[in-house]
Amino acid sequence: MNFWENVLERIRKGKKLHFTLVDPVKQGGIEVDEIAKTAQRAGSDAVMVGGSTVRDRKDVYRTIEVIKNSVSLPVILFPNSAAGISRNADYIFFMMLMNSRDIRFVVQEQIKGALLIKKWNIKPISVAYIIISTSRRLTMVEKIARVKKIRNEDTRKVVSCALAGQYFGMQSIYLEAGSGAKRPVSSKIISAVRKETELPLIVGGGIRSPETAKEKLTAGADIIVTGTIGEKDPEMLKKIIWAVKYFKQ
Ligand code: 1GP
Repeated sequence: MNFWENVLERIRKGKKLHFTLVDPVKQGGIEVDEIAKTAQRAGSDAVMVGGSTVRDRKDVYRTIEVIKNSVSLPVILFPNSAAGISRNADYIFFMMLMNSRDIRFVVQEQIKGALLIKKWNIKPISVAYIIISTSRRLTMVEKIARVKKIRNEDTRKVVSCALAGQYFGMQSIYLEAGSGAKRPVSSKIISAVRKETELPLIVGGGIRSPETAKEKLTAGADIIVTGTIGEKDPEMLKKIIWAVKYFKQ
């Protein structure tokens, strides 16, 4: 059973998972190897590598190299474009940005990267990626990806995007508030998507406490992603991971 099959099996059994996001471009804060070690020790299930401002795959390569030298967790690419694809990753979230106005993020960058993914034998996991604008201040991903705004109250729009992703045959749905978002995706949206779709549900952006993580899991998230908190506060990262690992409905 490979990593993703194992993820699916655990979700089927009602287990919840945590993925740790590392941005290869962000400077400052805790070093990547320390974040990865803390994540692995606490029980996080994978490291995702990517960020909205990645331009050079060498940065991604180096970051993954550091991670691979520090921990044994699987590495999943979380690319902003074909430039985010690096040969030393295990998996790639092969994402369609469901609410972008820019065809690059809907399908063109994916076409650009497809042959590399094949050549480097990186295993794709397709994702219906939905960016939700949770506060007035735009997140980096909203600025760059030219999103068609969906607000944190627009439950129907999100469910519609998620269902479209399911009908396209995607393997998962990702509800994203954007890295460093002031507020995470609303629990109302999460429960609505949970109710109307069957795919594994990934939720990330603005999750900075175990309480928030638990609230999102109770609403129906299967996988919690955190990025920023790991760069700033390893103790809090640990607590969030434990909250996910020992979560009981
Ligand atoms: C992953 O972009 C998020 O979905 C990460 O967000 O950096 O706010 O944890 P944070």
